[in-house]
Amino acid sequence: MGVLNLTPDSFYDGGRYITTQAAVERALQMVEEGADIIDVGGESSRPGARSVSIDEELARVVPVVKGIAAKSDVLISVDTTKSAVAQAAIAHGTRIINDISALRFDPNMAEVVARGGVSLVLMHMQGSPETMQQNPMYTDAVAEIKSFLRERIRAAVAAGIDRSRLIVDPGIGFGKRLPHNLEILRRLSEFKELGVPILVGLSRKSFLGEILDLPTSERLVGTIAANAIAIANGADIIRVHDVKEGRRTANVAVRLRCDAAQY
Ligand code: 7PM
Repeated sequence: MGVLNLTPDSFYDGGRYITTQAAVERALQMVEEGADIIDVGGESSRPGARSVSIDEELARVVPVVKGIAAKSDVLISVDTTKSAVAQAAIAHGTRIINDISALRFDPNMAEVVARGGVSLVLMHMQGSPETMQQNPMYTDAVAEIKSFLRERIRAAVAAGIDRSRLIVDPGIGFGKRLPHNLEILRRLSEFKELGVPILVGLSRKSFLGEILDLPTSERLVGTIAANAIAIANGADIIRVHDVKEGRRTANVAVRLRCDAAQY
């Protein structure tokens, strides 16, 4: 899954694709580089980021979704917590809604996803984007995140969303400190118990910066190392800024998985 950030303040590639045309071109480039999914985001989930109005988010996201769908069959995902944005995006060819709130922020989101017949990423976050990195605490992070995701799967299915359309995500960096992020990645295979595909987003995130003492621009090697281990531990989808490297990482790591078919 390649990240296409349409927010002017994104922590890594903010403001680079400000025009619709440039954003669509970047999406097509990611397809060439091996992306199976393009995750279009018009709402910043950066800790403490200012929230974006529905109109502003629609104006950013819809033309780009339309442009990508007109030129490619790639799966389009939209990173949004707003049902109005999801609905418009679905109408223009979006097949996956990536809701970092796991259906908790907008009471209409579940129905929009159910009616649209699209897939849904349910991500764990402790707290809200504004407050999540203020002293996050867990007794057993993996157990707590798993039970949260189990409950959100139940809520999604109860709202009429097909179980086969669900994807779970432990939410690396969303209300977690370094030891929590490390434990989640080490014990990722335990999330297999939930019975749905696992997505992880760790591209250039601050836990890598903490380990390496390097800024976002210097975190690619750490991203590759961590993604390889996440895949070895059962990740099905990796969300990355650097698609060429992510694709090659996945091709090798999938073959090296303990449960990979043997040749
Ligand atoms: C600060 C924190 C800045 C996080 C930027 C980010 C994920 C996601 C994002 C993820 C899913 C970034 C993120 N991260 N959606 N959206 N999983 N499903 O690195 O880990 O772009 S935003």
